[in-house]
Amino acid sequence: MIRKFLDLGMQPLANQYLTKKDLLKKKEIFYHLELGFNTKNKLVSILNTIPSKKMFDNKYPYRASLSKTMLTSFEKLSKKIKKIYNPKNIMEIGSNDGAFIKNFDKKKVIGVEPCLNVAKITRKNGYKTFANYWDMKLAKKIKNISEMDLIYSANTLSHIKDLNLVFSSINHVLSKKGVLIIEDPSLLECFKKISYDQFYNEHIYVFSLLAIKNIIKKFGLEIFNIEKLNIHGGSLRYFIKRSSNSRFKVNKKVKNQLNKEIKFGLHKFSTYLQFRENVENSRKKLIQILVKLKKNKKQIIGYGSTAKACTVLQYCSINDQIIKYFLDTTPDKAGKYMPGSHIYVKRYTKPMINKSHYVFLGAWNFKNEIFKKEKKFIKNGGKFITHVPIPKII
Ligand code: JHZ
Repeated sequence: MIRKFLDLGMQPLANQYLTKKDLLKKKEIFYHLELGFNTKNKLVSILNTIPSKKMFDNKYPYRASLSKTMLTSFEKLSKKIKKIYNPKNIMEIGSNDGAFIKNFDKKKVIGVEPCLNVAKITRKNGYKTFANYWDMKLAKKIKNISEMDLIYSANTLSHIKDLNLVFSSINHVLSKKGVLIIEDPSLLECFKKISYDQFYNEHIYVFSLLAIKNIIKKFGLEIFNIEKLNIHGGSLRYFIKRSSNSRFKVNKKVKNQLNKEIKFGLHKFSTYLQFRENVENSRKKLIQILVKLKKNKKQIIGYGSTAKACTVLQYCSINDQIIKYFLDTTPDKAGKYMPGSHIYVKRYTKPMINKSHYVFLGAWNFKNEIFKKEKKFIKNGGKFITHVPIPKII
């Protein structure tokens, strides 16, 4: 049974940036963002989903390579994969602009990326890339080339509605001794940090270990190790094998994480109602801070026009009267308007912020990277505003 626990209101599609022409057409799509908890398999999902084709098209703006944090994390993992698993071949589901696959020999790795504009980047760099959605048809096609010893997917499986199709297709192509590594934002971290902005149309699910364990069981798959990452506000990296594969022992970190999730209460509905209360308080506090700054005639701008920020802006009714514009490094976002709030996005070039600005951190998950980059601004007394874990000026 799926029990609804939070209503984040009417929301636009988080990566559908608008041109001036689009604004005039007034044809933006909105959907009702409500969250539910499946009491049986413990999976948390959004209740109204958008067809993949409407979200992941040939104008998809997100580029993983724009963050040093992501590049370093992928490089570190790649070294580990080569050292520990030494796979003959590798496939990445959701290869985006190649931030991960570029660490491997072109002959050994295959990318899967449905957004053609992004897939073209890795193809141009010489990597075999299927510009298709991940499904059984594609899995069969790839198996005809070869079974895969290592399958990796970061921040992608949570974007695909039919998880049975996801894992049965992986099951089809994964070699007998193969390893599947997936990583996505962690529900436990999301709840602890009250980062309700992890929910938007693309994030159909925010996974817990509890849920993943339940879902993969029926495919004869088992989690044998887990890593906690600081990426994207706190993610979990799951190392998965076939239950029949005895090469890897189940690490005690798996049990420890499971215990932590249960101790926090991710298995029971009352925890979800508490999260709702926390989110409502977070909204009130953020609005209070912004309104006070505006009353004092402060200029507020945004930093990092994220999909996550879309949820916050819409849920808290923040528009360009409050945040004048956003700065962002993504070429395909610059010169356009954010979905829903219609706040203008300027291409970031240094130095674009000065001490007269209060800067709302849309990309709070890259706080360390951004603070390092903006040392001078901070030294000169510049202030950031964040809503995670509690709304405050820092
Ligand atoms: P970032 C996207 O979410 C969408 P978003 C997607 N659904 C998903 O799951 C995650 O990514 C992985 C900018 N930036 O990564 C670049 C700066 O301007 O938090 C990006 O637009 N300066 C696939 O959008 C944004 O911030 C900087 O110094 O929530 C970061 O977006 C840095 C570090 C980033 O993902």
